[in-house]
Amino acid sequence: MKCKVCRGPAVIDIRRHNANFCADHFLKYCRDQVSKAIHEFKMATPDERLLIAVSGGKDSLAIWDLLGELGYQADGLYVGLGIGEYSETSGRYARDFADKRDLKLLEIDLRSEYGYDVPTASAATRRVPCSACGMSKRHLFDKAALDGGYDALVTGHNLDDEAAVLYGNVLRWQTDYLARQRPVLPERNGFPRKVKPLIRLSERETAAYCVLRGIDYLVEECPMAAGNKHLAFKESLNAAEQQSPGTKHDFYFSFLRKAADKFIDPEAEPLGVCERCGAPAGSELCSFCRIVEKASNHEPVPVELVNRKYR
Ligand code: Q46
Ligand code: ZN
Ligand code: ZN
Repeated sequence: MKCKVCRGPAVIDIRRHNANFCADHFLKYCRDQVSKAIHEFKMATPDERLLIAVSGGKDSLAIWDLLGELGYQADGLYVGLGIGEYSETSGRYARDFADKRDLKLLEIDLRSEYGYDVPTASAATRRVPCSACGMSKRHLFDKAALDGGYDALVTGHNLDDEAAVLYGNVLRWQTDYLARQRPVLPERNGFPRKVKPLIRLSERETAAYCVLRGIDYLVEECPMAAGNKHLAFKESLNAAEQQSPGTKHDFYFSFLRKAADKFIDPEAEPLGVCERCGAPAGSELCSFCRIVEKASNHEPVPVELVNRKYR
């Protein structure tokens, strides 16, 4: 197996591009793909300040590193979700990454700052854990980006993530979600600009990037992810990709090119404002304040109990 560029020994094959790369040219390929995504979708300019949603996993650490390599100024934000040992370990990876590179990592701890954690929120609201978790994270990341005066919030969603979410949304024709599934959501009342610069790289590629760059990341899956539909959608797309390399890329990018705009509803009413925190809200209180109200008065619930009882 030889590198497509220099003919030296290759370390990775990328079937959808029909290409093999040596370590140096693979790292360059990753930088080029991120740079292409940023320019193509006008995600950010080098003079802007970016905030990255950091989980301690491969994708968020890879994009933090890649943005630095490409000359962007990016701080990180880690949210302590209180998911037992998983959260403790993921926080350590995020902190170590930032310390070693002298980068700024902001931190928010759900339990000490808002009086609840994800397992308790799941039990108190009777939502599946990922729903309570996703809502909490979205609110806190948006708020931190706006309060900190950042130009955009960056998330580490990769091609596999976006294709799997698209697949799930299409299976149920969730047109309101399809309208928002774009790699850039412009800033609008109460929301920061949100960008996904990893959309041209697969999960396998961000993992390989971390290994080659010496980035230590949390490999274990979140213990609350079991049974998550997203994982099942990823598996079906992996099977299709195996048969026909490039399927995920074509599925996602053809959607962006040919269909995404058709789902935008020009008559959609803007959201109101949460009475308590001022965030955008569809009713008197935003979803986050509703979670806080229910979960912060609830007795703490351990991870294991949620996995047994509230799925
Ligand atoms: S952390 Fe939270 Fe994920 Fe765990 S509970 Fe689900 S959403 S799986 S990215
Ligand atoms: Zn090479
Ligand atoms: Zn609120």
